[in-house]
Amino acid sequence: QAKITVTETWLRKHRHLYDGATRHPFIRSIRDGNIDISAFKTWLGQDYIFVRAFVPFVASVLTKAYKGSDDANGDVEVILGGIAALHDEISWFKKEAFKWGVQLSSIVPQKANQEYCRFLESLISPEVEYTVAAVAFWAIETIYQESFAHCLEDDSKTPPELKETCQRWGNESFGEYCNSLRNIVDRQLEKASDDVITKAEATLLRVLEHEVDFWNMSHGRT
Ligand code: HMH
Repeated sequence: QAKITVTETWLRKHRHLYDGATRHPFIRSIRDGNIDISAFKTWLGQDYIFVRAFVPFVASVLTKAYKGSDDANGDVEVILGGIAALHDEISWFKKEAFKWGVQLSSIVPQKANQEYCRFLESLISPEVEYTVAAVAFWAIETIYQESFAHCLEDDSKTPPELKETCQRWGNESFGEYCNSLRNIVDRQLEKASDDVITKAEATLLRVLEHEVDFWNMSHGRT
């Protein structure tokens, strides 16, 4: 029988907050087909700004993986794959924004987005351990994966024009990538000190809160 991993323990313990991030009213409204398109456009523009700030954060995780682990497990390559996917994602945002008539150059980051980006910047610091940063990275990617996969389930009524967006994060290979990140994180946590484990769990909670605030912002509920 497989051992219960640290991430498993955390997800059970924080199930309520986790579901709040992955089953948010914004996601439910996509899934139910009653999404307000102006909310979707807000999300699109704000997420483009977020993703631009996410790139240097992920690059810092890659640096920490290179320096901090012996990397017999290929962490660097998994993270590099993530960066490559982000390159593609930025092009997709530009294309999608054009399609919806969203002017990316004139988007002003809203408060929740600014705070989330500032949080990412704080994690870039070399003082933040690889394990802690990797937990944030895993959580950020996984919340989007689970949220958008939910909109693609058989009984969902996701509008056809939003399916491609949901596919972007909800597809199976993105799911496998998230699993690889989870394995990296669990392997790191297995050998981490109590202090680092405590910090990493707190970081997970902060990510969950930021994600909820981000959806709230898109939904116009702030
Ligand atoms: C706010 N969280 C947010 N935006 C994203 N694009 C992701 C996670 C996943 O990359």
